[in-house]
Amino acid sequence: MTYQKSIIVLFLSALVFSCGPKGPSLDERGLIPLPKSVSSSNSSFELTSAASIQLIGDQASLEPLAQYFNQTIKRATGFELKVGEGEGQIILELYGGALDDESYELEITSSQAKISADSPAGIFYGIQTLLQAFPSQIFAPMAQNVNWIAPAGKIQDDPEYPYRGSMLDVARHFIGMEDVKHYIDQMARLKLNYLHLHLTDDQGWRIEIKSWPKLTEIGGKTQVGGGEGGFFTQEDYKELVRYAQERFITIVPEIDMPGHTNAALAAYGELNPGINLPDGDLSTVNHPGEESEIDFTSKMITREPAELYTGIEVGFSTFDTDLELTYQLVDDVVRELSEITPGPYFHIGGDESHVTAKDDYIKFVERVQDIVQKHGKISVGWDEVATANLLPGNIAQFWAMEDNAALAVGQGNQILMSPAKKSYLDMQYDSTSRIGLHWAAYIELDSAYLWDPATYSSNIKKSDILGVEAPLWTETVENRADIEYLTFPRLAALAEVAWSPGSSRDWESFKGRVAQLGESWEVQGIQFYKSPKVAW
Ligand code: TNX
Repeated sequence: MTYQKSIIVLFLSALVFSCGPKGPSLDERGLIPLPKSVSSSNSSFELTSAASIQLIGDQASLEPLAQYFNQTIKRATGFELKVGEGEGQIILELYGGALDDESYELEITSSQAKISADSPAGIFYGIQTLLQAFPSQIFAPMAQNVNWIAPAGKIQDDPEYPYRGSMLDVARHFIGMEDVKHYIDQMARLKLNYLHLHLTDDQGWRIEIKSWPKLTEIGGKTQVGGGEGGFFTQEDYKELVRYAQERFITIVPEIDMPGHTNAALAAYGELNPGINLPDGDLSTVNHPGEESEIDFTSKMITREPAELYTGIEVGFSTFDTDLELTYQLVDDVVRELSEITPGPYFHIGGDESHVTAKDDYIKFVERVQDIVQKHGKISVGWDEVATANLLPGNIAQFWAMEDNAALAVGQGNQILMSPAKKSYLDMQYDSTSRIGLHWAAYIELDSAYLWDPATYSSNIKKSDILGVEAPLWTETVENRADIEYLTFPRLAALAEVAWSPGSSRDWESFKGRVAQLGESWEVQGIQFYKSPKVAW
């Protein structure tokens, strides 16, 4: 071959190669959380504006799912796919089995992509997987010049744990409606299904209670650092509930008590016991190993409003557990909030009540559990609540003390796994992270990924575990960029820990897949932490 001829051959073969089947196969796509089974076949499906969405099964349940798909792809693709019972290229088939069955099947061939499931939630998760199979630009907020090709293959999937959650602390710094909705959108992409809202703490009361208006009027008006704070009206809260529900996410409201209640004590001085140290030892206040700098003498005054607090120490406040008015407040709050919470759970906090005497604490938790039950909800509490007698079916959220988790298991109660050393999104990645705390650990992405809820503590067996939750405490988080920096990519790791079986999880594989998810965060303008462990 002459020199010129070989140049031409090279050029032509490059051309052919670039036009042939391209891109990764289905099992090489950045699917997170990793599905139970993925088999690839050697073709691909191209979505065009001529495609339509075919609904098989209960139309009323399927219609909103088709709209969700259309809404999600509209801005990047410019498509608005027709929806109906006629033949289509995207097929959603609902069998109508058990509602709590979250499994689904996704089959992509050269001519169609079909999702089938027993429940609408299953179809929703199938949609999330299908979206991830397309090029990452599908999530872009503006038109993209891309061929929307998804590799062919078959996926069968269902989650390891029924509760896959994240928590937003809207109390330390208030987080507004748009940012919470944005968070919900991102949770949905990762097939997370519970959003726990930490609505009250020492620094702020963030949910309107109509029978106790000063809780927000006074208790909501500042935040850590002294900024202006804020709160959700009940209408706002209902809107969040609805928005989350449309994405198959259940909201769990938390009213933290009897500790972490300074904002309430500032609003209603008649509730304030002053300080009530169990053994007079101030060094027990604050996170393990951290000294308190609070001047407790100013907090000894009873039945006077507490001062609003804008620092970040913990464990110095308590409700008066001997005062009937305390239980009146709790009853009103639980009643009002339960009425606008369709989900089954009500979180009663219960953590770090360092200045509540142990007996008082137990008496309080047991009474509050009864109140929650009376209003038709199941109590969840931080692991300390297991030092009390838990009602059957109540949940203990393990964050720090394995002994407490063991107490809950011993009583036959289930555990929600949020070990601070692995799942706390507010921990710094390393000592150079621009925000975050590190009292529990530094948590790099690999550390957030490399643990198994079922083997984390010898006291907690797999069958004791309801699920996994990743809390974002916001002492150092002021805005959306801060939320995104601490949450992503770690929330993706925790979503996989919650959804995919331990036996299938693999850090090397996750590293490759999360880099692709990074592209989708990039096109959405999400300012995630570029962990040096990943080739972004
Ligand atoms: C501990 S975790 C707390 C929170 C803090 C958090 C900061 C838990 C139940 N209590 O009050 O915000 O540490 O990491």
